[in-house]
Amino acid sequence: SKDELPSTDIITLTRHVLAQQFQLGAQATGDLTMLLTAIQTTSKFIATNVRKARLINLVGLAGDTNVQGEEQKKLDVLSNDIMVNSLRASGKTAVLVSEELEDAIIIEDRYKGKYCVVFDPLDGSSNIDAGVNIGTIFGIYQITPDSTGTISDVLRPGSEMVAAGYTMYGSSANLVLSTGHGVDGYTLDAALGEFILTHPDIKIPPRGKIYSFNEGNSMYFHKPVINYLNSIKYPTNGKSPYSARYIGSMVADVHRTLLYGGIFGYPDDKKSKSGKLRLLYEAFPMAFLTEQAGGVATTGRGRILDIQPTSIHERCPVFLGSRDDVNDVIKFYEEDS
Ligand code: AHM
Ligand code: MG
Repeated sequence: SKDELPSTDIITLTRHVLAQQFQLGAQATGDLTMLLTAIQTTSKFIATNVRKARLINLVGLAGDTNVQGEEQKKLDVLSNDIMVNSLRASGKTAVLVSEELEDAIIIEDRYKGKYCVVFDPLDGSSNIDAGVNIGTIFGIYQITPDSTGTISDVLRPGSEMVAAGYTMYGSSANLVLSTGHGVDGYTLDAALGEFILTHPDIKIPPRGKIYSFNEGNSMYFHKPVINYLNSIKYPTNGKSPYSARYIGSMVADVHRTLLYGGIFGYPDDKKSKSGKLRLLYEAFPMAFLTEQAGGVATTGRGRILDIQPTSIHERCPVFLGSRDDVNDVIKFYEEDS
């Protein structure tokens, strides 16, 4: 029957982003589409290698030698290298910042383009050896009009990003992207080698029933966080307590939060004075996606996207997710001050 025929009108990521660019009219050059093509390629490469990891011994420490005497690269090193190579070769980038590299990369003139990409090539590395979901996180700035591409082009508030996203390597590879016009989710069709639009216009439910914190840090938590967590675990208004879900892979925890709602938090505490997550390539991209999906992303005391970074690897406290849930946390911070 007709139902069994494959669709001949599939919407790939490239097609969808191009359509958004067409809507922009004259301003659009197609450069961002080209850059996103490079990012998609790296995600496909990483997805393939995450799957093969166990078989070809990519798990474990970098510096190991395989039977052929070649050096084995750890998955996060491999992921970093493919991203740097591919982004440079795209000809669309000027500055790259990676969690894996201490210094920013300033792209040489012959490859220089107008975008800056900040990324964590393989986040959630503690989960790699157990085969649990991990992901790539990225944020994209455009260089300022009079700049040739310097570190100051990435030391800017997250609200100035032109796009942000992540790819989650799980039972399937899912790329979630915003170019500032809402959030769309794509699933890698391995046979086609294309990311297909499967989750158009993701909106976070205004309130959820799930909280996602590493409560093993409770003894270090500050008062507002402790009081907030108590309020959802021991509700006094006859409501049910929240469910706990914590994977320890930001991409997976945020992905679930975007789809199901609730709150993800990694606060600052008595031990980690600025929290754990990195501002530029973890907090900013996830805050950008959260707001674009109708949610809220805060440090507890201010909007994450408004932070002015002073160094590329700085950290910041993070609470993000459903509007009402995150606003509840903010109330506990207001009471505390
Ligand atoms: P990583 O960049 O070293 O992988 O650390 C970042 C990860 C996040 O994915 C996750 O949200 C967090 O660290 C989990 O930290 P913890 O193990 O302290 O709960
Ligand atoms: Mg990380």
